[in-house]
Amino acid sequence: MATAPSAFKPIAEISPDVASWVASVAAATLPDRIHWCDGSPAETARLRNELIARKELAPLNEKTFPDCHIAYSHPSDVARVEHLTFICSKNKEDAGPNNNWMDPAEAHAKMDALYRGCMKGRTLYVVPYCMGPIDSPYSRCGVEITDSAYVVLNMGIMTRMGRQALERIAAEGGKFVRGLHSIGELDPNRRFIMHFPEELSIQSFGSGYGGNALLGKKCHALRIASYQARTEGWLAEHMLIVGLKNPQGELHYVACAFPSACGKTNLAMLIPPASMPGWEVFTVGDDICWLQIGPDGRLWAINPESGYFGVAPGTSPKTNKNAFDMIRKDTLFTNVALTASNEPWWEGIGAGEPSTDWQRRPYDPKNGPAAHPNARFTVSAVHNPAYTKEAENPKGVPISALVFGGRRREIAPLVYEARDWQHGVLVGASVASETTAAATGAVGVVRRDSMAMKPFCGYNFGDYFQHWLNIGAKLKQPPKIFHVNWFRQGQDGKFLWPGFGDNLRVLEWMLDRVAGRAGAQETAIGNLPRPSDLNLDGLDIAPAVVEELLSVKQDAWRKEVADIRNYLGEYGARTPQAMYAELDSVEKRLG
Ligand code: OXD
Ligand code: MN
Repeated sequence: MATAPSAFKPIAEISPDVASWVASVAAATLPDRIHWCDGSPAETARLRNELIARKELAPLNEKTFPDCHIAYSHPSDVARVEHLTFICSKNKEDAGPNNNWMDPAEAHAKMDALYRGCMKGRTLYVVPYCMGPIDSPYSRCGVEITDSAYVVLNMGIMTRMGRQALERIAAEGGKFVRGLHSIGELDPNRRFIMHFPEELSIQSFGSGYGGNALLGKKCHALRIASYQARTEGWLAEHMLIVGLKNPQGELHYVACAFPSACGKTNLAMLIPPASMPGWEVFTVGDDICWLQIGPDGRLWAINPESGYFGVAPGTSPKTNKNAFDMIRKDTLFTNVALTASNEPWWEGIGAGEPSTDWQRRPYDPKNGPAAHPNARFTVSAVHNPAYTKEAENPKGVPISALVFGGRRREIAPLVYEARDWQHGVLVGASVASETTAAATGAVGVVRRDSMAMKPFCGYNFGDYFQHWLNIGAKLKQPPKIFHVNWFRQGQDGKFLWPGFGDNLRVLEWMLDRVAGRAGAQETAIGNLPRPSDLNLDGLDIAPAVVEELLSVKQDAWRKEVADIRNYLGEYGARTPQAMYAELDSVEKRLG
């Protein structure tokens, strides 16, 4: 899509629609200054220096971590706040039981009161951004107004931010998602993340944490985009996108939906084990995927983001060497610990030791982990050794397989294949996972998390399942759908599957299924590989463990089916009958 070059126009004049919205927000919030972000390196340097002068940012060891910085958030503001996140559709039923709902008029009144005068003494930053390649017809634009320079720095990494995005907005006639953000006083009692899908707008107050404050990410690219995608006939999903080339040179892209902090970044950057020579892995995205039906009737995917906002703890040369290498330069760390030589440190890094913790205290194990369990890195995708230029392809990449998964100690086997698209939608809707530190609240509690979208779908899940069925009906060549569980544990609480690079063995089976080459056994829940169907060459794993990983326990699954039935019932008449029909047939096969 061509955008009109307005290189000589002052940036504030490129889009009159944006300018008039900025003026009305400024009249309410009363900032001292307004800064229009152009996305230039000079602007980044200036903002960094301002934050450093205010002691809100600090450079790390120049020699070993050049251009890297550390930021700390308020200790009460370290994760997404699902209980304070609302979908404000006109009709409560349209938000569904999967969301907190607030009447839009009530939400606007509440937010207007919070925003009144909230930027006095502060700078109002105007952050125009494009989600997706700047020239892709599948991309969508937004503008975030924020009073946080830290947010601007993050948005500059995570999105195509600045002048070009504003030019696209102007060329598109001023259609953009309006996101208004203020950190307020960081008071958890005055914190709300409101979404108005019907108005294509977002209002966030009182938090500086990424998932609550970088409005292009969860708020726009998932909650608002999922709603917009339904009205326009596409899908906005919580999925990584990865390209896999086998030793014969066949390249396939797969998109995988796992809940937060369940290894999407690791899988997207997987390094093949030494015993699988000749494989190559390319990362297109690690968190969000927009899927469109292409002219050929296949699903095509773009990653709307241009960077990674990844969980630092657990990242090491062993678990994710690509990520570890990627974050050694030009990276913004949040809430990690520091070593005595001013290098970042976190639990699971595998070397060094912490000197100060994420609250800037001298490290003392009595205070808990040195890095916050949800400590993050923000880094541009181009620094990933597995980066592919396909991430910039305006057409996206064609998807051969969709994979759902969760973190489950028991029940779900290592992998199974859905019989067809409709069964796959049931499999995705039934995803369950143990909660993690990515959101505030109890960790380790199993909850249903349909398509890993529980915190992110901007409308009623019943309608969402129907939308998935509708998309399937339009696809001439639908991808195969699979379910995986890397987290199955034995009686002793140890993981049964090695995970990480060895997950490629499971992906290899999937791609061979796509190509019609690999065997499987039919079971009540779907098609599973027999141990002999998996490439286990060079893997030290006992045959009994493989049997256990590939077992379907009838009794446990009967209970699971009953639980899924109850869950689907929560969406009442909005749950498509086709989902019950699929569940009935699983139940029948279980006997
Ligand atoms: C994330 C999340 O930050 O899912 O990606 O919480
Ligand atoms: Mn995520």
